[in-house]
Amino acid sequence: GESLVRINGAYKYKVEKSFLDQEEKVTNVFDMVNLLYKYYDNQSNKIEAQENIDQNDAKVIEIKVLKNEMKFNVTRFEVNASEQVELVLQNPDYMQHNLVITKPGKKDNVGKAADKMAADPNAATLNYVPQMGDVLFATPILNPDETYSLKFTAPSKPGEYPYICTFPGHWRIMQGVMIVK
Ligand SMILES: [Cu+2]
Repeated sequence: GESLVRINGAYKYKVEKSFLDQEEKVTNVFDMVNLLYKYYDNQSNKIEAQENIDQNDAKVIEIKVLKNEMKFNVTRFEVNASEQVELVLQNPDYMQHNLVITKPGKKDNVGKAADKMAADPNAATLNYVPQMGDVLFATPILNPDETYSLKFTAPSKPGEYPYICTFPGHWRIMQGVMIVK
């Protein structure tokens, strides 16, 4: 899968060496993922967003991916219109995930476009985020144990702004709503 491709050389080598040393047999992709996960355990990366927004004024929203459930632990949060927001997404799962906030009523449009990206050779480069105006804000794809801080200014128009993971196939159950008041 995609997660295997993005592992850096050293860890991949360690895993392969471990196979040889222990003569472990990998019978399916989940064995491989579990083995890789062991090596990911001590790895944690924090990537900062590029926007320069005064952090003292930002409303911080912390969202985690639920392990093995393909869901966010927060499915609804509120912000004020035009407020500075820092959304901190943590991925303790063994799969890759992102978080994409859409315009009101556009969740299905963006989700269906995301599913089509499964066949797009540039999808990983685009972080599986469909390039369309219905997307307002998006984190990159997070590998296991990565955290990303997404800073943005909340929309000025009150309403319900859906958010989804746009990794192909995830959005139908991996979603929530940002309420702008
Ligand atoms: Cu996902």
